[in-house]
Amino acid sequence: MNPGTAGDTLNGLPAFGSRPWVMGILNVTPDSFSDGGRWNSTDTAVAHGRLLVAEGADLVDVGGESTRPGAHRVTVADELARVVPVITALAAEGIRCSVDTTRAVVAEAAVRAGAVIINDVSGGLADPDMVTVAAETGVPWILMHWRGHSDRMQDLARYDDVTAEVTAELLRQADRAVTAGVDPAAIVLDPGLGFAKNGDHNLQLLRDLPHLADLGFPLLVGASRKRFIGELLADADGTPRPPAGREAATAALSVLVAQRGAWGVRVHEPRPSRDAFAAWEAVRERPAPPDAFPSPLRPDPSRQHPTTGVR
Ligand code: PMM
Repeated sequence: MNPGTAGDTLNGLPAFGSRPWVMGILNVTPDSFSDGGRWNSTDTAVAHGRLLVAEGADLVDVGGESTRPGAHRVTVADELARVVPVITALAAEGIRCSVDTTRAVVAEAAVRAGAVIINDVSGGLADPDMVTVAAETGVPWILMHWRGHSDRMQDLARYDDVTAEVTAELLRQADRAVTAGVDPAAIVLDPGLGFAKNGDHNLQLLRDLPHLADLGFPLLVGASRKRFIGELLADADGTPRPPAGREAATAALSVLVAQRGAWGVRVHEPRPSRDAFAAWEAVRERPAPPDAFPSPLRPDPSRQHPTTGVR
């Protein structure tokens, strides 16, 4: 189940392998943009969690609150009732789970139920107690770039230089965490595609991903089926492609971010990304015969990624 032999570890989880970790998305919500309402009961959610693993997920990211643009918050009680039974059941079957929450009490209950990663789309900014839970539980903590809750985040999508600003804000979030006692080795960063970002911002962050991957923390990327992909694949009349038709482009982006040093991808359908990684790995690992390529196409060892070894 591990994505390769790891040199470094992320609090016990392999930090870098021959391919990125594949995190399968399990939204136990009525209203997420792609899978909202589909796994809305504990039984359907657990069954889908098993399916995600059967289709190649290394871990299952269980969330009980939609973060789609414009979404309103759920109560703590509802969020707990959605995620805890699902994590308890999946963890009992040996399935590695993360919890997708911005709330400290939910994160703490989820870790107690068996979650091994906290995935906080606010990177600790939404709930001042999250940093304490992260420090005390010691589990890896995904800090995503975030500027505000979903009901107003699109108003916050203003940047002069999106990569520089996201980098500075992410490092500030990581700094706050470390100052409060979180082990730096437990921190994963995420540029937060689609969160206070328009399509151009997302594309620029993907272009500049090697810069983010070089910050010294593992990097998770969540591009799966997001609106900017729908916009790229729009009809002639400009109508964005619906989420279910965005899978091939999602898998292509999985490989692209792998090449650019990502530690993990967060996807709705693991199989296409796993298949794309298999093809990428097969080609990448076959040594090129000397002088087989005309010189501009010959792999340049000096361009090898410093931490992942990925070209
Ligand atoms: N995107 C969504 C939810 N959680 N977590 C991380 N770390 N990164 C993301 O990009 C991310 C996330 C929104 O997508 P969804 O509604 O399909 O879950």
